[in-house]
Amino acid sequence: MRAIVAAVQLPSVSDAEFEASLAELRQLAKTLGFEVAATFTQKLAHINAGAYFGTGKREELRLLAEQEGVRAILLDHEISPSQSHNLEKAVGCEVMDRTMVILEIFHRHASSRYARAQVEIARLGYMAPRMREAAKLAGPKDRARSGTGGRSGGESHGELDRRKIRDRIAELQQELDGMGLERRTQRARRGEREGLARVALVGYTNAGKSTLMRALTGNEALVADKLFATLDTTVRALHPESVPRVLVSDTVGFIKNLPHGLVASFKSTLDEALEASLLAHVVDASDPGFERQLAVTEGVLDEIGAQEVPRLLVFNKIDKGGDEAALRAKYPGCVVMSAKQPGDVAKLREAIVAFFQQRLVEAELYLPWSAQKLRGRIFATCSVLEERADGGGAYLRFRGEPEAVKRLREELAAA
Ligand SMILES: Nc1nc2c(ncn2[C@@H]2O[C@H](COP(=O)(O)OP(=O)(O)OP(=O)(O)O)[C@@H](O)[C@H]2O)c(=O)[nH]1
Ligand SMILES: [Mg+2]
Repeated sequence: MRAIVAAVQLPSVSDAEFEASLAELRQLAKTLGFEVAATFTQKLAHINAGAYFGTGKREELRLLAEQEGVRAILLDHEISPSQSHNLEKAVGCEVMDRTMVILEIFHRHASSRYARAQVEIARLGYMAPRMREAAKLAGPKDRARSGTGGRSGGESHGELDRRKIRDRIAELQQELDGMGLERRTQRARRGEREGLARVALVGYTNAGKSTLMRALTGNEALVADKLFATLDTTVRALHPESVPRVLVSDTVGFIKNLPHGLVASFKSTLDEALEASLLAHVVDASDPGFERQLAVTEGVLDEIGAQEVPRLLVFNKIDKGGDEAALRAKYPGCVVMSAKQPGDVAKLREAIVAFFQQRLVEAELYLPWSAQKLRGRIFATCSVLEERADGGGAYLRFRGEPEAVKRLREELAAA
């Protein structure tokens, strides 16, 4: 399927920024399976309130679309339902805005029940006002038209009215709440067993998070040169194992103008990240726009309440490009690496383990023989310095995560 990528350049947007954003939209288009036939732009002081582009440009775009035989025009802004309706009429083919494109990718990539429900809530929230608008514009004769141009992945929402959408969102939300409870219990159990050293890989989409996840844990995480390949959070232990044992989670990628509905719906997925003691923020150092991507990611992390969590800045893909010396000078303490270099992956691993080791506290506990279950846990999650047995039990001197030590003490007192 062929498409045209199109955008208005506003005076506040520099040429470089504009180009980077268009390049990203082309990449998003490719991820959706479109072949990009052309890029079409107009400089305007304001976006046209009626139909996004100015009148003359709309006609130009219509001719270009006809000549290139494209099925869709992808716009690099979010536009209103009426702008979308008017522009579609003027250019004679389907118009998808940036939000719709991202929602569609999330929709296609969602594989778990959890991710699917989250994406559907975001999509319904996006579509509801558009369907109202379409029904209004279509008039009484044609109320059933969906207004989403049949692009909604098979199912027709056309016949759903506002109330039905609200009900459906509530139903999905309830389903999610139920699943959320299950996930929290699982997490709590896992945390208890593992001693709580957690690092989350976060960052812009396509930065290489899943590749690093795989390299660090020996896990077969899905790696793809696609945007938003990963939608679900996966958790694995560092492999080979370290002391303390460290759990790594891979998370959904961020992007500029992440639709608001998606930020909200992916908050719970990102809870994993919030519960981590360390965020490894992965940045594609070879991308000329990496600084903007870095800022976008930090912005979303703030938005979800993660500003307090310590960061390890990881500049990845240095084999492909980027200025290592400049990065080190500008971002002290960062890791500059290539996920394709096992030596570099080992260094990242060391930096992560060092972070957790430095947090360890030394503790001494006396375990009566009746509390031997705890002894196994101490050996599994802490680094034991000394063990002395007497008639009633054993003294253990060890180093462990502060949280883990606290829990051990509590459980011992309760035993
Ligand atoms: N040259 C080079 N390519 C890399 C490196 N790390 C990852 N890649 C490639 O970059 C692409 C994206 O990698 P992923 O690991 O899927 O990226 P991600 O951050 O998980 O992306 P999302 O899940 O979409 O957010 C893949 O084609 C990887 O092979 C690297 O250090 N060097
Ligand atoms: Mg990924």
